[in-house]
Amino acid sequence: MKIIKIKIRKKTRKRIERIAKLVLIVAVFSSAINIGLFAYAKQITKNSEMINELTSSKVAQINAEANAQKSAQIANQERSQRVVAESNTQKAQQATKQIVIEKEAKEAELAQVETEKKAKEEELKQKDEQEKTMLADKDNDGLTYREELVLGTSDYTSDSDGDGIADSLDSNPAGGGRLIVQHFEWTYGYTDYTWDLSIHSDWYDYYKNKSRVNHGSEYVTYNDNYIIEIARQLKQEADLNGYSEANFAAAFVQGLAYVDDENIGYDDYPKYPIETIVERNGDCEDSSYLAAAIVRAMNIDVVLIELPGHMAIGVWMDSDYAGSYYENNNRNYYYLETTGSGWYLGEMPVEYKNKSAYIIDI
Ligand SMILES: [Ca+2]
Ligand SMILES: [Ca+2]
Ligand SMILES: [Ca+2]
Ligand SMILES: [Ca+2]
Repeated sequence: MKIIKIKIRKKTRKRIERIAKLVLIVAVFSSAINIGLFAYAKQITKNSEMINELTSSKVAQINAEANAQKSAQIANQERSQRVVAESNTQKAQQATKQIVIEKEAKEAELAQVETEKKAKEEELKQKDEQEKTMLADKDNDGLTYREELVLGTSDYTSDSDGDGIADSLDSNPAGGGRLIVQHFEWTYGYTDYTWDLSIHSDWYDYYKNKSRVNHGSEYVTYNDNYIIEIARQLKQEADLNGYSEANFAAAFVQGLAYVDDENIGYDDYPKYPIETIVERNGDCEDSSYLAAAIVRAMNIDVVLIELPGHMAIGVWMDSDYAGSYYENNNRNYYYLETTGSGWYLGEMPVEYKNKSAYIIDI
């Protein structure tokens, strides 16, 4: 390449230089502007970005806030729904509880009614049983439990005071009462006897209150404890002295006063032996019943001899015994008078001799 050397005049050159300078300045300036513009643009972009950023963050924030609000709202709604639901549940539970309480109360009431009914039934049953007990007569003595309560006796024994008289026939069934003391006098052979006997009034009352039957062996109460005791003592005394037991027993009875039935206002009113003892008198039947009872209680075979208008006893003796006797069941029963004094076995008042008699077995 060929260098071209151009000769430029000084003035021109100066002008060019000025222009160049101007161009340069313009260029510089322009470039500065460009730079500034660029920076500005950049700033604007940056600002725009910031704004965008700010805007989107704000939007995001607003959105977030809105979302949060919405969420809160939903949560609130849910909460209030939950509260309502809970309240409903509580109400339902309360209602169920109330129903259960009412049901239980009703059941309790019914149970109470049932219990009261049962108690009433039990009470009635007990009353019934008490009434049954009250009306019962366990010991078969003719007195109900209620009657025995009044008497003070037991419904488990027919003789509560153990005196040998049944509660229903005893004047003092629960014990007590009084003793009747009687004085007896009689003669046997050449000996005078006295004897004070005491007997419980209940026994006297018992026989006094007994219904009367026809004459007969029913009155010969040789099983009576009191008669047994009298017989025992008389037998003891007779044996001690070598007396005939039957004669000694008859002497004791003969010592009693003779009282005709008509004198005491009874016609043929038979007495039981205890009555005769306590009253210390009787007619021929009464003394015969007493004598027969005592002799029989001495384990001696004895009968009642019923004659026209009279009665005596017959005592079984060996057939070689002297005296008047009646044959009965192949045995000789010797006549023994029970009224008056001094009569012995086999001795018979003349007015009854050879009279037919009716023999009553004991
Ligand atoms: Ca009874
Ligand atoms: Ca009784
Ligand atoms: Ca009794
Ligand atoms: Ca009694």
